[in-house]
Amino acid sequence: MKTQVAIIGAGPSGLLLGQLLSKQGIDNVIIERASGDYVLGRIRAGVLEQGMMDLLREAGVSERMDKEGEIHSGFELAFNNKRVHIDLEALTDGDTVMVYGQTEVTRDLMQARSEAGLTTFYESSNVVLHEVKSQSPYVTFEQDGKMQRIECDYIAGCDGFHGVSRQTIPESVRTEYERVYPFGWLGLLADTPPVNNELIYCKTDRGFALASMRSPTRSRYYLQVPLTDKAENWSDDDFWEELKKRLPDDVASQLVTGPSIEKSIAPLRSFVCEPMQYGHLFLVGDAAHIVPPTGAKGLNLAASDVATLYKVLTRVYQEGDKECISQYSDICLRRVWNGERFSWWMTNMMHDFGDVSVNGADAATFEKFMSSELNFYTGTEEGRRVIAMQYVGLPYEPLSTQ
Ligand code: RFL
Ligand code: PHB
Repeated sequence: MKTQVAIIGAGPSGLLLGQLLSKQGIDNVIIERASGDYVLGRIRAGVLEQGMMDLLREAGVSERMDKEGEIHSGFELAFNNKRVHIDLEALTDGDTVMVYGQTEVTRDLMQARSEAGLTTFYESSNVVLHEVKSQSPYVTFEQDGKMQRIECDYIAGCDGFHGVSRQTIPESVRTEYERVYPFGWLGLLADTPPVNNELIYCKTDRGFALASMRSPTRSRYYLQVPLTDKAENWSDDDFWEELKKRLPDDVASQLVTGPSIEKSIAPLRSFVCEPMQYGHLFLVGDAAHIVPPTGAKGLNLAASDVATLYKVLTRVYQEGDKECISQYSDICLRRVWNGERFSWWMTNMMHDFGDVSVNGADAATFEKFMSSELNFYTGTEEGRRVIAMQYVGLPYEPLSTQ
């Protein structure tokens, strides 16, 4: 089989890239390790920046998002039983974010792909990338017990943090930057009305909590937990009880509880692989970088990589300009590091690091620095604007069109 772009992974990065390339007449095939249902069963991101909303519109997959997604013009930071409103719209140029789950984005993209009759292999195993430095790379994999080979011009590695694409870049060429945090987030999804109409990020002596949502009838909550905890050892009652203790009192009294639909623990990590391009292979999204979820940046950074790559490949195919290939990594990494820094900063400021020393400071000293940071930034309009600007996302800087 032959295609122009072989895409590894049918998460949001792979599906969105495939959709945008197809709209430009660029042929692509997606190879995914899991089943479609498995991909849709993963509960992840919930907040889309303006740039990602616009990209989904450009891809022609925004109809349901525009109908069902909720525009949020602000969010709250709670600490010391105080609630500080970050008015995104007033503090920026009228920018807002949208609450529309990653699951729904993925479902819309899958549907568009199947309606367009584009090829996706699900449940493929032993996916291997070959000759990525050459003009004729190819991908092999096993499908229903048979070996398959797809010849292509380019490969997009959209296979997440645990995928194979990044490992294809020789270690001598790759530099990896990493910070692993000493706690995780326990997430719970429930068909209960959200406790507040905006997200609330809470810092408490018992650890961090986040009150989020998916719709007016579906809420999503998170608790900071030790990495040694197991989701199955947390009963729903234990979760709700702990959440009430971490929400501001007036909010906790409004909490509606109910049975969980999903409960899982995610570790927190900051990670970047440089460069993001090697020969005819491009890394996209979580395959190249991971952020802790505190700034809601993971999915949005993935979307901005996709925006850049689809512009690069469009230029390659429509204008024969191969020079721009070497710009992909630098363009993406500028934005990635901004997102990494913001997520790291928010994570440091909002979490309880227990007795772990951080950045060379003992735990008590680090906590004093972070409390002061939080008070300083939330206590002035300039500080709140710095938070707001970063939360709504910096402008996309995909390839310029000059
Ligand atoms: P994904 O979504 O991980 O998709 C990668 C796909 O590649 C497949 N795959 C392979 N396919 C073929 N061969 C192989 N060898 C393969 N290995 C893997 C996988 O099955 C999968 O389908 O990466 P992508 O597309 O780059 O999308 C990135 C986003 O998923 C990610 O950034 C966000 O979900 C991160 N994230 C969050 N981001 C936010 O912006 N806001 C959030 O609130 C938020 N919450 C989260 C999150 C990530 C979580 N993880 C990673 C556990 C909550 C969680 C729990
Ligand atoms: C979510 O709703 O899953 C969510 C929202 C904001 C975050 C992280 C997760 O920062």
